[in-house]
Amino acid sequence: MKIIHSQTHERHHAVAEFNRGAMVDAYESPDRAQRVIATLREQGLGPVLPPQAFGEAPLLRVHDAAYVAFLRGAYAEWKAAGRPGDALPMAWPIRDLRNDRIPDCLDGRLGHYSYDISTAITAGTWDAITDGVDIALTAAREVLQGDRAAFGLCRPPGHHAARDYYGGYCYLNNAAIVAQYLRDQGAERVAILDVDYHHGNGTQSIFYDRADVLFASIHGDPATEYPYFLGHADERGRGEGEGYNLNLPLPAGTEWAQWSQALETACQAVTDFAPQYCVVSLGVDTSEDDPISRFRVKRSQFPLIGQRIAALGLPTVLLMEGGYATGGIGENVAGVLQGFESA
Ligand code: SP5
Ligand code: ZN
Repeated sequence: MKIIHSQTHERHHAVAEFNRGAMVDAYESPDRAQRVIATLREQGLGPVLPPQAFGEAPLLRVHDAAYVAFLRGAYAEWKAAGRPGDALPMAWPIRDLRNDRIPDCLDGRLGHYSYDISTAITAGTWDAITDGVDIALTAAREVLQGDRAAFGLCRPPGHHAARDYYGGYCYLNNAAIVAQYLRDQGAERVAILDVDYHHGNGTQSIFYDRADVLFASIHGDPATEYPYFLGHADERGRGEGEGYNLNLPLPAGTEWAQWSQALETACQAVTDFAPQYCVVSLGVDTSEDDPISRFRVKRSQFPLIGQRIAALGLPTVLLMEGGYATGGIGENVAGVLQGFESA
């Protein structure tokens, strides 16, 4: 299958990440995508193609224009204020604090447009995230033009980003932008299957009121796992969207036997929805080796994920999300793609 990638992602490189009371090396590093592309090339997957330019219109179908403008300028504002390092927020408008007034000052706007402290805006973030959107849309275009599947090797990931806020290492929601693009190109129904370890709260939020995009996610139970505040099983959609959101939270420690049952449930929901396209938020942080996650999927089991997704029989756009065990990230992604191609 075609793999869409470029090196622009390397410009997004957080100096450090705040984790458990300390600044540590950022888990979401350029090394991740470098290792994935190296392994895909070694294994003869591909061809590897560069992204085409789609401009900002497709991303503005999903994201708020003022939010996008903020992302574009935030790092320059941070530097103009004489700050060291990367731009990080430090205060948030929870509960009865106001969301309807956007603060004038940078710290206020950083808090208004984010929900965690682990997601740094760096010098190259804007270049990387807009290139990532082009990568995702180029993969979608290949599938629209008749390919059975394509893989967008996006970095940073996207599924935690909502219409007007970032977090979880995500800024622009590549999977949501692709789903909306497929709709705008004429598809009536699009399914998003999210197999990243973490709940895709941003994707859920974007489509929560809609019946034309099904969101199905398998993830660590938010009672104990990031992002903590969304992803429970009782979130089934709202209004017209009721019944078109499926969360399958699983406890820390979950192994293949139980995880693959959830995959079966999610895939059955996709089939029942009868979409024209499937978008896969492909995180491999379900790996037993992942340093920040707690499922126990083994390297030999990733091809089975690809096989089951292929068995949906749908034109499929696979997009890179999380995965932080850099030693195995390439093999695990390659495994999913090989499994898909073999089915
Ligand atoms: C796309 C994606 O996978 N985002 C994940 C974001 C997780 N962010 C913070 C996780 C904090 C977990 N802390 C556990 C540290 C174990 N050493
Ligand atoms: Zn994740």
